[in-house]
Amino acid sequence: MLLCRDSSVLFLATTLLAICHASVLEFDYLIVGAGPSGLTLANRLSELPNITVAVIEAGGEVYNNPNVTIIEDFTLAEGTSIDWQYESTNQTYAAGQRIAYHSGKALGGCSTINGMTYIRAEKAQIDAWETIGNKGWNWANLIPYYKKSEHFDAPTAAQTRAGASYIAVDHGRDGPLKVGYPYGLLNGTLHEQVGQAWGALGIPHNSDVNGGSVRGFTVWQSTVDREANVREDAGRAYYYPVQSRPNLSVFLNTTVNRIVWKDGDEVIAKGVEVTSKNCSVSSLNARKEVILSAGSLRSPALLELSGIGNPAILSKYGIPTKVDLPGVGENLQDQPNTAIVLQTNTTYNGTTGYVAFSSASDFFGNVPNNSIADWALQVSNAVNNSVNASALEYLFKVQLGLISQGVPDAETIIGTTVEVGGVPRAILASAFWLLMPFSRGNVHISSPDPSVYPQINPNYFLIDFDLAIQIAIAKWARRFWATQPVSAFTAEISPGFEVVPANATDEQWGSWIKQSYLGSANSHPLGTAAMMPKKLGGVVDAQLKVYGTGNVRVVDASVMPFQAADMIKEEM
Ligand SMILES: Cc1cc2nc3c(=O)[nH]c(=O)nc-3n(C[C@H](O)[C@H](O)[C@H](O)COP(=O)(O)OP(=O)(O)OC[C@H]3O[C@@H](n4cnc5c(N)ncnc54)[C@H](O)[C@@H]3O)c2cc1C
Ligand SMILES: *[C@@H]1O[C@H](CO)[C@@H](O)[C@H](O)[C@H]1NC(C)=O
Ligand SMILES: *[C@@H]1O[C@H](CO)[C@@H](O)[C@H](O)[C@H]1NC(C)=O
Ligand SMILES: *[C@@H]1O[C@H](CO)[C@@H](O)[C@H](O)[C@H]1NC(C)=O
Ligand SMILES: *[C@@H]1O[C@H](CO)[C@@H](O)[C@H](O)[C@H]1NC(C)=O
Ligand SMILES: *[C@@H]1O[C@H](CO)[C@@H](O)[C@H](O)[C@H]1NC(C)=O
Ligand SMILES: *[C@@H]1O[C@H](CO)[C@@H](O)[C@H](O)[C@H]1NC(C)=O
Ligand SMILES: *[C@@H]1O[C@H](CO)[C@@H](O)[C@H](O)[C@H]1NC(C)=O
Ligand SMILES: *[C@@H]1O[C@H](CO)[C@@H](O)[C@H](O)[C@H]1NC(C)=O
Ligand SMILES: *[C@@H]1O[C@H](CO)[C@@H](O)[C@H](O)[C@H]1NC(C)=O
Ligand SMILES: *[C@@H]1O[C@H](CO)[C@@H](O)[C@H](O)[C@H]1NC(C)=O
Ligand SMILES: *[C@@H]1O[C@H](CO)[C@@H](O)[C@H](O)[C@H]1NC(C)=O
Ligand SMILES: CC(=O)N[C@H]1CO[C@H](CO)[C@@H](O)[C@@H]1O
Repeated sequence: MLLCRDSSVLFLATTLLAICHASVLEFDYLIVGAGPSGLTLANRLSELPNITVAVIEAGGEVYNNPNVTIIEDFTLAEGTSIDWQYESTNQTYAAGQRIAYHSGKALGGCSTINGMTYIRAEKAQIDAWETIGNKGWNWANLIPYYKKSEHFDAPTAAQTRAGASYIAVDHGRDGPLKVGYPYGLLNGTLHEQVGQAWGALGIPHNSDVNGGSVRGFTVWQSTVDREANVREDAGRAYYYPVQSRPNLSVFLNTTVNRIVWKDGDEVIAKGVEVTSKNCSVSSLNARKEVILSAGSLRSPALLELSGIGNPAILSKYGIPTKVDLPGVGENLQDQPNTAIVLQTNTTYNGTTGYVAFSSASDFFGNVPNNSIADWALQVSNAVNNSVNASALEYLFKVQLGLISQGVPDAETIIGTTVEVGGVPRAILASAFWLLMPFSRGNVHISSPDPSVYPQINPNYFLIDFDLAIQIAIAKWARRFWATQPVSAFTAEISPGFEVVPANATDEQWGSWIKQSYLGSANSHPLGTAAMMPKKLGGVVDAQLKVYGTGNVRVVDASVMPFQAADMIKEEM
């Protein structure tokens, strides 16, 4: 059974008929969600000769959707049918506002709508995963998987003149995921001017941020297929090249409602219950495992709908508890995103991808190290003690250690507003965010009905220190634009000096940030099915298996899919 993109009608006629009316279909592995994680896993697992894999995806195909393929404007698909269009709850600590949460609903998941930046974490951040109790999850072990997945296209001479740079040893050439610079990269000298201004502020040029050391200014690498001039989404990288494998099936327009359990005392998944667009509820069976790859906002919701989570929450919706696991849906962390917009006297027609990563010591005074016990209590109280304060205090200590040792805590990107097919505008903008918030929120179901969206609460600025950092980054961004040579040809139009005066107090900055950042979330949610020891509030172990279950894993945003795929293979 295969889905060929040129014969989806045929696929529908055979497969959907089968789901709805024939006997229940059975596969070795059921993967819920066709985002980057689900498709990577499906690709690797279906390499095995004696394994059958089915991927179940709520959205459809977007192979020829220009809102996806056009590189120059990644926001085109926002608000269309391939965006789930979530919204946060009222943000108690951020002026009460709600924010839009974009999330991809398509074969390819969020990689069909994301910003295409290809930037790995800092070495010390990956190593911290092991520090907190996940044996084997460290930079040295993961870097081969990064390279194995990558097909890096070295920049051309013209792209190098436009600011592209790389260090060959940090990249793979033979993997399925195309990475590089688009031909639409802006020519001219803007990258030099931006780099010089950052240099004047003490931020050096970084030739390649993908080697484990992120601080500096760089022109970022992107997930693009340069020769085809299209976005390289996860479908193009991991699914279409292997779609003819007889043992790989994809069910599109099909939403998983919950895991179906086997009878008996052990918690073993039998399969999943699904709703497909065309017919009523039905199910698929798993001979081996059910793997949730529905993303940070839905995988925890699926666990709750299946009886795995905090009993106090499950009982509210009449869901019997199969596994008492209060960490499910907790630890949600996201980054607030603020922007400064400038008028220039030049028009720019091209993508930029100019990013500067700064450490706290670059833009902030001393990082306080005597408050983490208070922060832990505040977070614990805010989430009804679903995560205990001593666990949080330990995690915060590790995180503060990263910040104190100079792991960048601020990302500032600079973009031109490019009008696709239209007239380019004389506008530059910098968007910026703190990278490691201490505020933690959660995502939980709000109904026993799986079609009702979960409640998403990132608790922006619950911890004062996060606001203090975001304020410092905002001032840093304004200082950047006041630095030669960029100061010579730009004038701030938003927020503008009437709204945030040159001598603004931190209070004024903070109030502007709380009011203004909420156009949209940064859409980088993670941590909601955390790979950590159970006593720290973890949901999955270092093999990504959900605590208390025999054959259910979560493999998405917070974990490395290649490593995961190999782990599952090793266990077979
Ligand atoms: C607007 C935006 C910009 C971003 N920019 C960048 C960037 O520039 N660089 C970067 O590295 N990252 C970026 N990200 C983040 C990155 O895209 C995500 O981290 C990544 O896609 C997460 O992959 P995932 O597989 O965990 O989940 P997802 O990509 O969310 O995939 C989950 C899939 O599961 C499906 N699904 C959900 N629930 C169900 C269900 N019940 N039944 C069936 N299917 C279901 C969804 O439709 C989706 O296709 C961005 C994200 C967004 C939203
Ligand atoms: C696949 O084959 C391997 C050995 O080649 C075996 O260990 C494994 O159990 C098989 N898996 C299935 C699902 O048959
Ligand atoms: C999925 O739904 C979309 C939108 O309704 C439709 O265009 C597409 O043909 C469907 N695909 C499949 C395989 O059902
Ligand atoms: C692309 O996005 C626009 C809005 O930005 C929308 O009107 C259009 O329907 C979308 N196209 C597809 C194929 O989804
Ligand atoms: C959220 O805020 C809006 C106003 O911004 C208000 O109307 C609404 O009642 C609030 N919702 C909750 C659940 O507090
Ligand atoms: C930049 O210059 C190169 C080579 O001169 C050209 O191919 C490319 O189209 C130019 N890019 C833009 C965005 O104009
Ligand atoms: C089934 O789905 C396809 C594609 O989404 C659509 O064209 C068709 O009309 C649907 N059929 C029914 C009976 O809803
Ligand atoms: C901007 O670039 C696009 C392609 O990159 C091109 O089609 C368009 O003509 C350019 N516009 C101007 C005004 O140069
Ligand atoms: C806390 O910070 C102060 C000053 O910044 C420093 O002197 C002290 O050594 C730090 N303590 C710890 C435990 O890191
Ligand atoms: C908070 O937790 C307690 C104890 O587990 C529970 O009784 C209560 O319902 C929870 N409150 C909320 C709002 O979830
Ligand atoms: C445009 O920018 C240049 C510097 O690049 C500056 O010399 C010039 O005065 C600016 N012109 C206007 C009209 O702002
Ligand atoms: C900022 O400057 C304005 C105008 O000079 C003045 O009225 C105001 O008091 C100053 N604010 C602060 C916080 O110094
Ligand atoms: C059972 C089955 O169809 N196995 C195939 C799975 O896909 C791989 C890769 O194409 C083939 O080698 C197997 O024969």
